[in-house]
Amino acid sequence: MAIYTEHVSRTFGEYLLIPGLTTKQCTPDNISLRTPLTKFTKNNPEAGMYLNIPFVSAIMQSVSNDTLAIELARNGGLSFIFGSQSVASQAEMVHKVKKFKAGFVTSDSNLTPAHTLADVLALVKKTGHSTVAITDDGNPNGKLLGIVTSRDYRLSTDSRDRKIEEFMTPFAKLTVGKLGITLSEANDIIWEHKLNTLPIIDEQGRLCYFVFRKDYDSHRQNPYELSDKKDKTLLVGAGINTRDYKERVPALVEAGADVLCIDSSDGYSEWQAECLKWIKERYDIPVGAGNVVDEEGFLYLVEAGADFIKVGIGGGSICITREQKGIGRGQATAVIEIAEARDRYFEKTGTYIPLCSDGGIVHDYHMTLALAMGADFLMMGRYFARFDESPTKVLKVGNNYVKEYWGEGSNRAKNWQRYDSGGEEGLTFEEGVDSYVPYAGAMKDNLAVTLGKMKATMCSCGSTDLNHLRKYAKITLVSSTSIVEGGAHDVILKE
Ligand code: RVP
Repeated sequence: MAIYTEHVSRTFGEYLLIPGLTTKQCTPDNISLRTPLTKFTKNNPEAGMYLNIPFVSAIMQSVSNDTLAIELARNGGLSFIFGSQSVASQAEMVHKVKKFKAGFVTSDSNLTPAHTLADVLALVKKTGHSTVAITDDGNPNGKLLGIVTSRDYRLSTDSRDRKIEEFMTPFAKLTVGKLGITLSEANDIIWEHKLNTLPIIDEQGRLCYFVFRKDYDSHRQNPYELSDKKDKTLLVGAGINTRDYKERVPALVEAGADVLCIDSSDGYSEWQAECLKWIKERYDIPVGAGNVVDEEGFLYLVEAGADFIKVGIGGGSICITREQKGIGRGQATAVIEIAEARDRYFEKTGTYIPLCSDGGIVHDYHMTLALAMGADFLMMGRYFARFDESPTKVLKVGNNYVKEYWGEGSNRAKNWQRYDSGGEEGLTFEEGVDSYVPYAGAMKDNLAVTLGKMKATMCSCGSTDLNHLRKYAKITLVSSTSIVEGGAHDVILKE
């Protein structure tokens, strides 16, 4: 006879938190959202990696590219750059995050002295940026020969055929900064010389970055920034699969990835154990594994060497795995059961394995609930797909501004490795959909609201850190009628 689990499969919307004593210490300013990302031992908690906010972005084409990864790390979280792309392009995205320095911008508009004014105008139209670097080979890191801005040409009189070398501001007349100077030193030079743009060059005279005056004020403080203690680079993760890891992992490590995660819709497999073993024998890089939804799957991957475990099957907003294959579990139940198993494992072995609750977050309060239930951090796709920094364009559909968001198991993403059961290459059926999500603006503004709510909830629960919340939160199941009671009810809402 089959084995039946005791618990009903439940999801976050079926629970609420009951307030605890709010002490005078419980103010939003006092709350720490720091949380472990990778495993550590009782005797050496700092051996693990930590996040400054408990969020990571989903390993998905429509979510985690280098732009989103940079912004999320600057705000204290971490992205796992999507793996359903070529090894070279994924490694390049990782490299771009590692190379990022706030205020130092790699030039995206570059031409050679032999190009013409017409080329300048076409490029400015394409990029929307008026500063064009003139390098010997037209590459952003070529030898810097001059720059062109709108002050260098007169549209009413200049012929479009004029060669750039005739009207650019040549290198000899430029004020430049040397690679290695800090942002504040660069800004001092900008102020002293009344510049709009400061090119930063290396010892061979190659262009490395621009620092722009206009960016100076917009560099808002990022107190939560997640960076490497030694070299100050932003931290970044990358998704891998159990098929091509022997080529992919070396390239990602070489590009500077700080952490990896095996990305699979069902991770309780010998493929994952083999992949973990292969990496652990060769590299000193933390690797997360999953997804699993019960204690058995959790223990299997932990014994195989995983540094964190990702929990969740079928709860993602674009995921139809439960409908298609009939596998999965309510996200709350999966997190609760595995968190108990994780705590028992810690008690028994002294090793703490962080849990990532992946998918199924709809409302902001679900995040605090998932953390209270025992998750150490949350992976989210839909949440991040709505922001300016995600890889897709803003579209207008009817009267609404939206962004596209598609599942890795959809025909659009064609990420068959994530749904691989060891057979033929390719998707035999879809496990995800292609959709729109409401456009929500800048990540930073949205995070401010979400984290503000999370801190307010923690104050109500009497917790100033996530460890306390995981230990002492009081959680209740709610009936369907009490869910109705929780929204505005029995009133006529004004438009
Ligand atoms: P959500 O945040 O609810 O949008 O869920 C995102 C998660 O959904 C991902 O991290 C991944 O685990 C899962 N996913 C991604 N693609 C698909 C699919 O096509 N079925 N599912």
